[in-house]
Amino acid sequence: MTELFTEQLDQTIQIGDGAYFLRGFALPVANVICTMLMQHFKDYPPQQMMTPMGYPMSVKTTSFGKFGWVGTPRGYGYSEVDLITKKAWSPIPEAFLQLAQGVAKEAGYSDFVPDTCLVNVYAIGTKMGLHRDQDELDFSQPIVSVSFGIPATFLFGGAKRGDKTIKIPLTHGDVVVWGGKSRLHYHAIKPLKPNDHEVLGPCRINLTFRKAR
Ligand code: MD6
Ligand code: FE
Repeated sequence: MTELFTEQLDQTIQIGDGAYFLRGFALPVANVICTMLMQHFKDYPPQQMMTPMGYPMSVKTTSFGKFGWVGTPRGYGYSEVDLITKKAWSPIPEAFLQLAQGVAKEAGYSDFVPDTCLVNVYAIGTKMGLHRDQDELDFSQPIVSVSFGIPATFLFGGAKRGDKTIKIPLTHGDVVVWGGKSRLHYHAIKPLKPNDHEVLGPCRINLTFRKAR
């Protein structure tokens, strides 16, 4: 019985063509990473990016790496500096890189070299509308997505906006890897329900590692 349970925890579940859900994969390094995130938020405060329609996004965003993802009324893209502090982003910490590359390898993407780590901070009630990640240059590179804090429901759809979605519950330490034929599939995060996490409080943090350029 014990063995079966361990196997289930370690499972890599395929959720699409080239897309995998690795439950709890980041748990062993969660405390180290969350501590480093708290320091990063002091140096590069998460900010509400703008949609091309001119509305602020509900989540707050910051980045590590050579590039950081930004949203402005002129569109979405990558910037080498934080738009508020005007500072170059700090490099992706080694512990983060090791996690992202370990995950990618597990999913068969053995030469993943991310140059950006986007950090999204979700308060209760915030969400991420249905979208595709299409601001990067090389769609042969996957995206590694790591969740910390309170649970959220991830919706994973298809190549078209109207395709049906599946629901994946994401909790502290869960990882999704995303590439191959589903690299450009639509996805979303439903509004966060009230909750409280023992380390992060009433908050969810999502890291997405990407090769932007
Ligand atoms: C989130 N994630 O989990 C939002 N994008 O907060 C994403 O938008 C996402 O998890 C591309 C690949 C994986 C993701
Ligand atoms: Fe996305």
